[in-house]
Amino acid sequence: MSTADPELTPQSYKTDEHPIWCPGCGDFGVLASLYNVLAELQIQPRNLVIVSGIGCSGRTPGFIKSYGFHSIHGRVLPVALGVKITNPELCVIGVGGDGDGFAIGGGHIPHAARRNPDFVYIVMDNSTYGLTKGQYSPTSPSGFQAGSTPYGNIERPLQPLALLLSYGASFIAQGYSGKPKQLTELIHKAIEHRGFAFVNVISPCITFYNTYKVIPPRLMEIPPEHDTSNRVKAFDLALQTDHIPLGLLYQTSLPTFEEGLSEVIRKAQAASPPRLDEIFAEFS
Ligand SMILES: Cc1ncc(C[n+]2csc(CCOP(=O)(O)OP(=O)(O)O)c2C)c(N)n1
Ligand code: SF4
Ligand SMILES: [Mg+2]
Repeated sequence: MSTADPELTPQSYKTDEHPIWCPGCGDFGVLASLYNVLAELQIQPRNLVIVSGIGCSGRTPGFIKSYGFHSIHGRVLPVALGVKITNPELCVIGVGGDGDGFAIGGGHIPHAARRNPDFVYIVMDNSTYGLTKGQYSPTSPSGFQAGSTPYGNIERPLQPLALLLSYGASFIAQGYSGKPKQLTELIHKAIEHRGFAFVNVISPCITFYNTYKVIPPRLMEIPPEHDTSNRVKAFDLALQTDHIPLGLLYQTSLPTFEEGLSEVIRKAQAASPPRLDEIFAEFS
């Protein structure tokens, strides 16, 4: 923040675009938490990039005063990585749905996790494809009945937290859109974390899969004595099926992708690359 920059409040980040989400959609809670965190950290809109995929959740960049990239389905992570390595000074936040992130975009998660770029990835997990009217998604429970699974979902849901832990992500947390205070704290920590920070948010779709009654009894606060540096203990929480753990599961410090990349660039610039005619001479 320069001395000329005005103090920002959560209101400052609102755009003229009004969210067209259904009244009661969990994504409102995620958006409110984002406004709060951005104001807490006084992140200037000119230094902020929100990257999204396609889905109801994918509309988020339109509602936050910042640079925004409403990309294509499943491609939040490569776009966010490209933005971050082009200008590592920017605060980059990727947002998308469970379908966007874990189905069509699922192949990008292991590579983002192991590369550890310094950005945040928030999945608004409603266990359905909201935008396309409620088909089953990779996090829908077995037996889930919808237009695309009229006789019940025959698949088992994947477990996002366990997935990210096994891929080696350096920050893994889970929040609930109905608990915006806690969610604000988690996203705040995620932005401050140096490296790839994954926040899964249980964010009900009131229209196509209304879980507002069934989710709250299953929520379980991660106890304060949980050692967030212990990956094995984090797996115990991540593999819970009856309960939904809320809070910070795991955090570790690892070199970031940008740090490695700038080292490679430094080495490449210092080396004298072979001339083209020398390379051709090898094959003649
Ligand atoms: C390549 C491609 N395939 C399929 C679609 C259709 N489509 C749009 S959004 C979506 C799923 C949205 O579900 P999710 O990512 O969970 O987001 P939500 O709407 O629930 O927030 C699908 C299949 C698309 N836009 N592009
Ligand atoms: S369809 Fe579902 S996810 Fe989409 S805006 Fe409505 S409640 Fe939210
Ligand atoms: Mg969804």
